[in-house]
Amino acid sequence: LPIGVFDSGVGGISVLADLIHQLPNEQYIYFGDSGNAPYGVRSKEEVKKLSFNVVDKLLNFNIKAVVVACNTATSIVIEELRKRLDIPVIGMEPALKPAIELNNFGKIVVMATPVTLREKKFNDLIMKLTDTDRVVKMPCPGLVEIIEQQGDHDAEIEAYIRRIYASYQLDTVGTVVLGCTHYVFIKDMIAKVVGPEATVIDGNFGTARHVKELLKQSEALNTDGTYSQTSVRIMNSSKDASMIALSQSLLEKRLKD
Ligand code: DGN
Repeated sequence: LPIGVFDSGVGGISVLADLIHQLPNEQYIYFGDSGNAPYGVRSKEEVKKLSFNVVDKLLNFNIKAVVVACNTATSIVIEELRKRLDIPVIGMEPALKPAIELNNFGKIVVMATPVTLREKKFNDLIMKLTDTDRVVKMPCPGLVEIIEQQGDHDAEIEAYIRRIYASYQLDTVGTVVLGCTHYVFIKDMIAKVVGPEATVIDGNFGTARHVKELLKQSEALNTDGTYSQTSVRIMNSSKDASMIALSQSLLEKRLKD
């Protein structure tokens, strides 16, 4: 049976790449809801409705697990999804714990969508793990939209990151947490802007490892080599058919890294 993966757009493709790295003998169905992106600036009710719609589509494929490869959707729907479904449901979480364990100097900057940073789930996580003034919340509205565009937007993205960092006037950034799966694609650019002293981390590896553990526990991991090659099916709600091509090329790029 396949594993269902979804995001509000192409961001979750970065998670899919990590899943394929760690679980190559699986079938994947990816759904990018680019037709309704971005989720990150919508109301709670809207994100809920959209996420449930996507999950319903994935359930038609008889999936054995669902990966919510979107921090925004996770922070709003994960609990309810777990209650509703009887398959493992795995979500994203800004990698604050690994960031604290790195024990770097200075501030921990968490870049994510406004919804993720505002939601209770993330604020509870900060309270649980550290003192609030160590963590700088950096919502980046509009950044997902630039990443979702076709073509080369490197200059525009770099300008966005420079502008937002300048506006915070931080002089001691030790760690940057990428709390949005889209930002993983621009990790190198973020690292360049914040400088070589800072470590930039994301939660993708940890999420993929968690999926592996859960499937192992439920004995749903495909270990018998039935599929010698990973099978991936990518779907997207956008009217623009090129979103599939963009997703595929982003996936290939990540798999080569
Ligand atoms: N990729 C999503 C996330 O990880 O939060 C954000 C996409 C969006 O809709 N803003």
